[in-house]
Amino acid sequence: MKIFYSPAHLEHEPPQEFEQGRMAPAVEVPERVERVRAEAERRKIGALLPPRDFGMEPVSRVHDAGLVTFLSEASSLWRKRYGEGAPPAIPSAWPGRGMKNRFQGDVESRLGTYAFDTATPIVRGTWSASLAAANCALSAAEAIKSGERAAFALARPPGHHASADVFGGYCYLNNIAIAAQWCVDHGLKPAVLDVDYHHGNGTQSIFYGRDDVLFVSIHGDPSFAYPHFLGFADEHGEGRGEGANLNLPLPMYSAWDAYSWALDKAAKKIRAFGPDVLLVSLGLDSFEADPISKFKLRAEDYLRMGEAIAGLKLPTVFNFEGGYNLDALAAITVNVLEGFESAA
Ligand code: OKP
Ligand code: ZN
Repeated sequence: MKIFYSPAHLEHEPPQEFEQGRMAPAVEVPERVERVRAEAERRKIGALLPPRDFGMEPVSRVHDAGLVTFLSEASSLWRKRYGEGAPPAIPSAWPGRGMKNRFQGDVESRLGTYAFDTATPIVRGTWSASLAAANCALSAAEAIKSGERAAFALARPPGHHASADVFGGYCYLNNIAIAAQWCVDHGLKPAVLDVDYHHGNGTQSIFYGRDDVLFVSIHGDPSFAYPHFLGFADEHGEGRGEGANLNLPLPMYSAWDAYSWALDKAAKKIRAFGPDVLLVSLGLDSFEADPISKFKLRAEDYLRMGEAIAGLKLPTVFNFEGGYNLDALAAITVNVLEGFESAA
């Protein structure tokens, strides 16, 4: 399958994030994508191609103009205020209940307006990397539209936590939502399957009121897992979108037996929706030795995951999301792609 890759991600390298009450080394690092790239080349998954530049139009079909403008200028505003050598921009105050969110103001107030956590720092290269990641997802969708059976957007930062007007969870622009909207705008009916360990709250909220995009997610139950405030089993969609959202939260320490049961449920929902393209938010943090997650999938399970996805018999975009065990990440990512190809 075609693999879309841009070196722009290398310039998005926040050294730390604020979590568990302290500055901690970042886990969403450039080496993630570089390791997967090397392994995909070694196991001959497909040719590496640069993304096409789709411009701002497909981004603005999904995201609010205020968020987009802020992301594009946040780093320079931050450095103007705190100096060229300042650490990455991280919010320190939010418009809590009873306060006024004016959606404007200085860089501190706009950080609080548009960010929902402290895990998602903005550095000089964040904006261009985010745009390149969106272009990789769009290029993969375009490859499908041109008749490819599958394509892989190998990019970072990830996207599934970013909603129309809020960024967070290492995500700035929602790459898979931008690709799904592009599919709709080009006459295709997309289903999104999110297998990242964390619920894809951004993707869900973008399509929650709509019946033209299905969102299905398998993830750690938000009663204990990030993002904590969305991803519960009773979220089915609203209005026209009623029934076009399915959350399959799983308990702590879930292994392949529970996971494959959920995959089966997901597959039934997707089949019933009758999509003509499948977009997979491919997070690999369900792995047993992932440093920030609580599932127990083993390396060989990812071959089965790829086979199960291929069983849907749909043109498929794989969009890279989370996965933080640097020693295993490349092997398990390529296991999914190889499992898919072997069964496709
Ligand atoms: C992004 B993606 C856990 C802290 C979680 C943010 C996690 C973002 C995950 N102790 N911090 O879905 O992999
Ligand atoms: Zn994740």
